Formats: sequence, C-alpha cells, structure tokens
Amino acid sequence: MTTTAAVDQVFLLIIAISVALLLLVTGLMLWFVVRYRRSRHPQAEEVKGSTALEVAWTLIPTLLVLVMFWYGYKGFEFLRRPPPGSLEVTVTGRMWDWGFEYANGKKSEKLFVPLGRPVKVNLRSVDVIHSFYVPAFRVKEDAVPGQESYLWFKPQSMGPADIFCAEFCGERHAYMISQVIVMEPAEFERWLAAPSPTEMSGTEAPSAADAAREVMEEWGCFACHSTDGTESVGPTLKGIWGRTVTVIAGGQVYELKSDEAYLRKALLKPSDELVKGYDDLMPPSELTDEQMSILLEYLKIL
Ligand code: HEC
Ligand SMILES: [Cu+2]
Repeated sequence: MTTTAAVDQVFLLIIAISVALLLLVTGLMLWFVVRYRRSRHPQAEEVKGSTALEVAWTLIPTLLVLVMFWYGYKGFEFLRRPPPGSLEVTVTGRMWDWGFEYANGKKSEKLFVPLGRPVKVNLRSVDVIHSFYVPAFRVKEDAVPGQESYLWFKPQSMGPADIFCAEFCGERHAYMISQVIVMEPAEFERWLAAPSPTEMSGTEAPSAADAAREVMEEWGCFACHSTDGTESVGPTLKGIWGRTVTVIAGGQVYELKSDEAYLRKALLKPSDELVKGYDDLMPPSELTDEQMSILLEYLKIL
C-alpha cells in the first residue's frame, strides 16, 4: 500500500460516515417539521424518556467514533513505519528553500527519487519551524530546529509532485517550493552516482564560478541574494568586493570597505555586523572551509 491510499481510505471512511449522519439528521428534521406542524398537531405533547432510544443514540455514535479512531490510528501507524529498504534522504529546511542530501553525499535542489521504491525523508531545520508537505503523497511533517523528524512515501507513477512549506516561516515562506522528481530506477542510479559539480576534480573541473554558484544553491543563498544587482531580502552580491558598506554593530553605525575578512565574518556571523537597512535574517552559514574559499573567490569577481 502507498501513503496516498492509506490516507485516502481513512478520509473516505470519515466522509462517508459524516455524509450518512448529515442525511439522517436532515431527513429526520424535515420529517418532524412536516409531521408535527401546527395545523396537524396543534397541541404540544410531553414525551417521556425511552431507554431503548437513549441506549441506541449513545452506543451507535460511540461505535462510529471508535471505528474512525481505529482506522485513523492504523493509518497513522502505517505512516510512521517506513518500510525496510527505503531510500534515505536528508532534507534541510531553511529560510527559504529545501536542500536534499543523499547517503553518498550527493546534494540537490529537488528531491530525485526512483519509481516504486519507498523513500524515507529525514527532516531537519537550521533556523525556524518549517513543514515539509507533499500533497500528492498525502504526507506532511514539521522540520523543527534541533530535532529530527521523518516521513516516508512511495512514488508509484512518473511525473513531478509539488513540495511546499506548510508552516508560515517568514517573508518568503510562499517561495519555499520544490518538487519530487520521479525517475526510472536505472536512470536514478546513474544520476545518484554522478558527482555534483562541486565534487568534480581533474580534467572535468567546472569553472570556479559554476562551483561557487553550486555552493550557493546548496546553501540557499539565492533565496535572499541576487547576483545581478536586484535587491531582495538581502543586499545584492553584485559588486560586493571592495564596496563601501554601512554596518551596524553593537549599537554603532560605521562604514567599512568590504574585504575578505569582512565577508568571512558576514558569512559566519551575519548578526555581528548588520548591513544598514536590512533585517537580521541571514542564518550563520555552515560552509566547509573548501566551500568558503570557493565562495570568497567568487564574491571577488562578481
Ligand atoms: C534568509 C535570507 C538569507 C540567506 C539564506 C542568506 N543571506 Fe546573506 N544576507 C541576508 C541579509 C538580510 C543580509 C543583510 C543583513 C546582514 O548583514 O546580516 C545579508 C548579508 C550578506 C552579506 C553582506 C552583504 C553586504 O552588502 O555587505 C553577504 C556577503 C552575504 N549575505 C552572503 C550570503 C551567502 C554567501 C549566503 C549563502 C551561504 C547567504 N548570504 C545566505 C539574508 C540572507
Ligand atoms: Cu518554511
């Protein structure tokens, strides 16, 4: 069974019970209105209790609620137990995009998965609470900073499925969109084995700029920064090297010339020196030393 079928079954069951009750209550109401209308039944009557009726309308709804609980619980259990042999992917939520990482270190911007194999998504967040939501697979789970959570699903057909963030997480929450891309298993294995551009070496080495942009995509920098001069949540990184920046630090406002030391600090401890006119929204980056030097080289030539 798939998560989609599991959720839909319970959903349909609850809808069916609800519709049956709605029809029953509405039907009885109309019947009473007609049958006991004033012209036909001018004298109001006092009705004394009926034990059989009271037992019935206590027992039947209790049973119905227990049935809903039972199937709901079974479905919940099913959703909490990823099948053995699931493909594990670590998903990181951050303001404001999703990052995907596979067991072999491969990283991507979208969730690539093979057809027919269950996928276990291990969720984490580096800043605030996000919620990983894939409507097509009927799964949704919060990504909470400092906590691991997970969900699983099994893609049964080709074609992309949308991923949303379902927990309001700030200014660009609505842009926190990605996709599940389902591939033929063989094609997926090839994709997974191919190194990301940043890991390439030797003759295939990509240009320094490509490597740097790859790093920036991996860490979600483009969610807040442009490299073409447009302002976004953060200042544009175009011409960042050597430009005069007005910063606020410890209540002091001063100007400085952007150099390597400044940029390093801006990346590692963004809250220490805030660029004037911007909010303290940038997460401290967890770049590796190698990524840091790739990035710094790139910022010099932007
Ligand atoms: C959540 C949005 C966000 C993300 C993600 C983000 N930044 Fe920022 N960044 C900002 C904001 C806002 C500022 C200005 C306030 C400050 O200095 O912290 C800023 C400032 C900067 C500055 C200083 C700019 C200047 O004009 O002096 C640099 C450099 C920078 N970011 C680089 C990066 C890089 C590289 C990444 C990815 C590793 C990144 N940022 C990720 C929001 C973000
Ligand atoms: Cu979010």
